[in-house]
Amino acid sequence: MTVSADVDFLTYKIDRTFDMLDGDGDGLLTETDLCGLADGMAKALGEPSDAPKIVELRSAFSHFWHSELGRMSSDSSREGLTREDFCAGMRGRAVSQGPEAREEFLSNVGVMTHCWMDIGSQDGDGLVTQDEFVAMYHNGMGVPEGELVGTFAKLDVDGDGRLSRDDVRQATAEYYTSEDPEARGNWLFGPI
Ligand SMILES: [Ca+2]
Ligand SMILES: [Ca+2]
Repeated sequence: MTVSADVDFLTYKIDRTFDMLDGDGDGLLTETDLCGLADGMAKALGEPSDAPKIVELRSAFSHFWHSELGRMSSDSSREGLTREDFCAGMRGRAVSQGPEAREEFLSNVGVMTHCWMDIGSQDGDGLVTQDEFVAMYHNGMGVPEGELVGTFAKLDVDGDGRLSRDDVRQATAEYYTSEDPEARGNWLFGPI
């Protein structure tokens, strides 16, 4: 999908994350796809798949499935979400259902983000350097390496060379809820 007149910008951003999350690429997003991302990240970073940080990330993905995604299916007889279910459900939680739903949604996203940052921060200080960021997004998620340096600069709002939890929390909120094409958080998964 490209940004076009008949798709709003937020839906476009949500749509592109479907492909990152649907690990087996069969067009249905399941809990298995989601939790499989933790194993992919373990492999990318050379960690055993039962390392404590990986186990925590897997359980954060599972939490997000049960608290959010698992409820978004339009057909309970089918296992998993279609792309349309995912876009409508995520958009609903981020915008249409009001501020309370949005806060709850962002808090559930935050559980994942928190574990994600812990994985990225190899020395365990909770801050992610540019090298750590590139390793996560290139090796772990397949984002082209050349795109990630500019991406990092966008997300590092205070320019101190590290992504803090606040930097990432703000970027995540913007990515999943903002219609503003200029928001820095739009760069959360690389150039948009
Ligand atoms: Ca799938
Ligand atoms: Ca920073």
